[in-house]
Amino acid sequence: MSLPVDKSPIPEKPLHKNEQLKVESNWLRGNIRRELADSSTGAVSDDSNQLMKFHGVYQQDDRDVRNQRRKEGKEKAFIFMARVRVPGGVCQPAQWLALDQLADSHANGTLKITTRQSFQLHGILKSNLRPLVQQINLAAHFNTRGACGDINRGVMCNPNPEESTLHQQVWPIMKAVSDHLLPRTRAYHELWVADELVDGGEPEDEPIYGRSYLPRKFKIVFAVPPSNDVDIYAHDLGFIAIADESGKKLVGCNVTVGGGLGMSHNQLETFPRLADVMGFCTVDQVIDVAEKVVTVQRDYGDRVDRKFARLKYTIENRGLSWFRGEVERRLGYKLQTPRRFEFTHTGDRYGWTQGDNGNAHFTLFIQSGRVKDTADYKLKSGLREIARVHQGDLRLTPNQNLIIANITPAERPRIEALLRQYKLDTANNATGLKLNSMSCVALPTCGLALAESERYLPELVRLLETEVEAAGLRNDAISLRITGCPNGCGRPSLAEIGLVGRAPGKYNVYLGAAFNGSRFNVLYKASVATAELVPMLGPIIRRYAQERLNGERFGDFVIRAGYVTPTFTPHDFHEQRNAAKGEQI
Ligand code: SRM
Ligand code: SF4
Repeated sequence: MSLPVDKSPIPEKPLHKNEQLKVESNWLRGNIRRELADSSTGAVSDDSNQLMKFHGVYQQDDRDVRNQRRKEGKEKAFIFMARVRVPGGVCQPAQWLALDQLADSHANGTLKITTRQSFQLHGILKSNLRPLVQQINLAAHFNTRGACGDINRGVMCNPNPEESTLHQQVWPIMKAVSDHLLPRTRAYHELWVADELVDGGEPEDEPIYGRSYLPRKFKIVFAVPPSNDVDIYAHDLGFIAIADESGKKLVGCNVTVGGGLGMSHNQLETFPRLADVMGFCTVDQVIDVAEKVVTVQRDYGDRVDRKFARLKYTIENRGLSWFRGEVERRLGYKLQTPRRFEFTHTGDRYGWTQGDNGNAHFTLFIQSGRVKDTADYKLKSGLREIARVHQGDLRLTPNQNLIIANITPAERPRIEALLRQYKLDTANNATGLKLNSMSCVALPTCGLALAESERYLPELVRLLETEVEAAGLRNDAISLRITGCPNGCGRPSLAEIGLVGRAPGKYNVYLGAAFNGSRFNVLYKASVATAELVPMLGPIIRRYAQERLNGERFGDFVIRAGYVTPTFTPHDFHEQRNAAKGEQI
């Protein structure tokens, strides 16, 4: 079904100014080096800010003091954020220790585990920026290359490669795709790592991206059923691992395309879109398929209006069969019919699990992924001590949590003692609602936030937990996700209860996503004040406790009980928003 408004690029319209910026940037160098060295201001120009995103760095400002500084006639309190690329979320203890230290010495003292299995460091002053990124490379042996910008971002993967034979086969393929789609420009090394300019050598080229890179960000994930922890339907490109009859040998992947969550409150043509399953490919075709999907989007994505430049709009406008045909034409072979698969959940398995290889793993709930010490919970210190002794590795989950992975039987008592000593063993002792909650960062660092998110989540969860406990639902998993704006960084559209910031203290409330991430939620009430949220949700939670069918999930119940009617296509979504326009969506 086509959308009422066709946003295909119209050749006569000028390309977005970022397109020229990319082409003229000398492979993403621009004026970054000169501006970083300029100590007369704590900021960089808009152009440099755009280009720095390709190197994993964002310019921000402390929004808590923005108004006050404006009144005082001062410039914004500029700070930077660096996003560390962590393919599949796997981090060695030594890498953790290096980042932990860099967060203290060069940033705001916290580590943020993101919804896409990477780390962010916040509150970096300009003078600390280059030294920090350099040390992320040299001391932590990570990098920030392509972590943001119009390019393929960090690739996500179900983070338990050791837990089954299948996981072990998927991880290297994910890593190969991630490496294959990295930018090739030497600018990153030159700007952030080398002590001296690295000029000369072979002429540079970006064989996959070309000089103008992609029209917009691009996101890839690998899912291993039955877990849909990576939220595959939210991503531009996804691979669903398919095993042979034994369940042990990976034979290939179903390929999904065209997912994405960002939308704007007042731009009714924007919408979240669930990815389609496009076909099946064998293991040795995965990299080729990924590359060809990326190049089709490179050539056909909208380079005029960035609001419509994601792959989801290319596919929605041109149709899935056209897209598949174009990918197959470039591949030179056809994709096979998708194989059967089943997803059961998107959340993490908390606490201890036993791996196939005899090692154990401990999954720890970390609220909003923020690793910091508070007066009564020394999370950062505890994890530092664990990283000092741990022989295995650490894994970031797509739900902002952490797995202390591959703990040998011999080392387990030591890890258990440290978990106890730092009270980390109590973190998972929470309601199913809290354990399935997520938020994006929002204020004070995110320049796009319309409302609080990470800072509001603890209070909201505390109040909702009272309702949940009173209803006898302590151990029932209900997914709750909140974001400070409709860009969707905490993937709120895929939560059974999704709250999306509308204005300070006001949220649109969405209900009814599927627990396994295969159906979006639907707008239930627009612009609800924080004081009204719990009184509004409490009765629905209680009714769910009383009237649910055997095994019925909260998201399914709210649909059966008539609170919301699910939307299936972007067209439905568009119609629904049009109908509710009067309600100030
Ligand atoms: Fe995001 C922009 C944070 C996952 C959709 N996102 C931003 C920025 C960089 C704000 C900006 O552009 O100035 C936020 C920085 C806030 C801060 O202070 O740190 C930001 N996004 C995040 C993170 C850190 C949220 C978190 O709390 O974990 C996640 C980092 C992921 C990573 O490690 O790479 C994050 N962002 C997502 C996701 C979820 C996902 O990909 O699984 C989405 C929705 C999926 C999608 O892309 O459709 C998402 N972020 C956006 C968008 C909307 C894109 C769109 O197509 O409309 C923006 C705004 C933009 O790109 O213009 C955005
Ligand atoms: Fe910022 Fe909006 Fe993303 Fe939250 S959802 S981090 S407020 S852009």
